[in-house]
Amino acid sequence: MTDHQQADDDTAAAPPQRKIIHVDMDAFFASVEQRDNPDLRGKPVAVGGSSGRGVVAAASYEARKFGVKSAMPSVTAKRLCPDLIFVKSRFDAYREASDQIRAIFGHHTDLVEPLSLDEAYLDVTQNRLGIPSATKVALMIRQEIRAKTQLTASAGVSYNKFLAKLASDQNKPDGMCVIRPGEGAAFVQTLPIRRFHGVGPRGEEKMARLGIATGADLAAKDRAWLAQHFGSFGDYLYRAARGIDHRPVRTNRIRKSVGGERTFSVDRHEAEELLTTLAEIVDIVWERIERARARGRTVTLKLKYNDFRIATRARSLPRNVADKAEFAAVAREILQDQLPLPRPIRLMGLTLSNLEREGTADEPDDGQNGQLALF
Ligand code: DCP
Ligand code: CA
Ligand code: CA
Repeated sequence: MTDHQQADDDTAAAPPQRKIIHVDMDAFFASVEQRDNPDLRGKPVAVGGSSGRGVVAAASYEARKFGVKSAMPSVTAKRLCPDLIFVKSRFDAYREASDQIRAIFGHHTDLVEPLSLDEAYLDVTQNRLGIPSATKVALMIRQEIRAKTQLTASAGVSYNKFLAKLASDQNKPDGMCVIRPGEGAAFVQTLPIRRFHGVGPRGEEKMARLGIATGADLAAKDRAWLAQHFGSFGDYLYRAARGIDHRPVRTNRIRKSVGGERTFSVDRHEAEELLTTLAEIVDIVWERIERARARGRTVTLKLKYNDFRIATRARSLPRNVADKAEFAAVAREILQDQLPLPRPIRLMGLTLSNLEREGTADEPDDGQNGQLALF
């Protein structure tokens, strides 16, 4: 095994400390309706059909005091809360608010994984404004959401997705919770088992039969015992009970290219100087490529001459660029073919394109999206 592969394997086992935020809008559909119709404010509201087989899609917090909640048959909801006001859903309005919050996320990071219209994971380990505190970023995002949409959002801040999602639920509505490194295991152990993602009502019953009511009860079981009773779900439960989750934030967006460029204060012309400049740009761009987890097979060099004419030259490999050394070698070949340049340049740039889907297909996934719903 080469050193390079070794490094990758280590990274997969224990990724570097991340800063993750989970943002979730409060009583989303119901809040949009209360915002757009002042008559509904402060009142128990359910979004959904009130007729025979209708179900509640969303309930305002006023309605929840009566026990009304999402997915409940509307007849049951009316029995629990006779004054409940039913409102028809307006997806265009929810979509618009959703687009607005996603634009706000985009002000802070490209690493956004939307889970539904009203929630997303954000990796803010590196963020656009260079703010070191993820808590600060989360506060800013919640303020920006309130200012832009007149709606409230709750946020969870932690070092992985599993904990961040639990945290966003902790102080709802309009609240926030931070779980710092070292606090995850203790936090998880206090939770009723139902709060674990993937444990539904039937899962809760099964857990109860096995004597498990809390995260602490779960943490007391070993891997083999969990595998015996829960099959492949056991591994997830083992890690969850310890607050461990290595899944990266996966963006759904397909990027077309990753790149970067530099404008010089003094024009450059001399071959050696150009090659040094190229190496600097390789450093910058390769870091972005790694961060975006991008893989692609086309390298493009961009030059802007001092007469502002722009030249681009590309070279494609039959397969993805393997590593930084290969990226640098291809870039150098392209540049060398252009030398000597007809005139000095004021800018040089590099991009990698023909990208595969962003996010790595080979990263471990606990199967938390989908198959857990069976449990
Ligand atoms: N939704 C739905 N049917 C469900 C659950 C939810 O149509 N069974 C819709 C309506 C919700 C929105 O999705 O407003 C977001 O769902 P959440 O689970 O995030 O719940 P809310 O945002 O309504 O409330 P909370 O404040 O608990 O997040
Ligand atoms: Ca919500
Ligand atoms: Ca949600």
